[in-house]
Amino acid sequence: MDYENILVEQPAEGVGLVQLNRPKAYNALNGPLMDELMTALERLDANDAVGCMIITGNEKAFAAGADISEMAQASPVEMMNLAFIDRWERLRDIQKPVIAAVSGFALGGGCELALACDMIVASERAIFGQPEINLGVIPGAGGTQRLLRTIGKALTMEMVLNDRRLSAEEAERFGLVNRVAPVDEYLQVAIKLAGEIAARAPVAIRLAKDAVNMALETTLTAGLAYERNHFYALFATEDQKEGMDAFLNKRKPEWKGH
Ligand code: DAK
Repeated sequence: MDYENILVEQPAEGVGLVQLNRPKAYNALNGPLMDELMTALERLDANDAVGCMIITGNEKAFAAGADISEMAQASPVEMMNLAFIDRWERLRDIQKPVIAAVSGFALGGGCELALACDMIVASERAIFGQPEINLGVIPGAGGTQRLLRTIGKALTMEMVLNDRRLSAEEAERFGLVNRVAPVDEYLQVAIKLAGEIAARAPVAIRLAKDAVNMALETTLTAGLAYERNHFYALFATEDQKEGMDAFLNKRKPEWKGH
């Protein structure tokens, strides 16, 4: 498939990188871009040579939100249209870890896209915000829900009700991002992190991601049972035998991915 709105590459062993590429529109997330992004992520998810993915933009913008020109005249039914919602929901089915490497604006759907990833590496120039209130609407792709679960109610209310924006330093302090790096280094930091994760036991990585995400969905008792079942299931993998044997014999494990 030829992509028109994204660039896809493998910058390091085990790492799949998708760059949003509508720079003139601050990477506004229109339908074709979202379709391409989800298709690319699904392909990388199915590619055995990839263990971890990165979504990035450019120095000025990760993404300034969903494309306002696509939504401005829409009816409620058009907004509820399955294709519009589905594009965003497809990210939740990606099994391998996804890191957002964010510089510049991460606004509205751009902030929500980063929040829907598993980790965020930010450049010092990153700005996170949910400015939908300025358009007469509210976040529609998880902003009110994922932000609250990440940075708490007080700050979420301020961001959603009053367009409070977070600098990279604030985002790190409030637990929204994993790392902050200078603008000419943040992508390399993300690639290094992704490479380290990609080098780990693949099945355990997928189940670990799934178990952590379940904590956002369920009660502690149900979550603990879910985690335990994943833990037991891993004893059916050769990688569990390999990992524990390698530890006991003081050698480096060689993961097989099964
Ligand atoms: N959509 C369309 N075009 C955009 C855009 C956007 N979100 N953001 C920027 N652009 C375009 C501008 O129209 C302009 O295009 P030209 O006029 O050059 O053709 C170009 O990018 C440069 O923008 P500016 O001239 O405004 O540049 P500035 O440096 O002055 O300002 C800015 C940069 C990022 C602060 C500003 O452009 C801005 O405030 N942008 C809008 C930010 C925003 O309101 N974002 C929230 C959009 S609503 C859902 C899924 C997703 C969503 C909802 C539901 N479901 C699954 C149900 C998401 C909703 C949203 O994200």
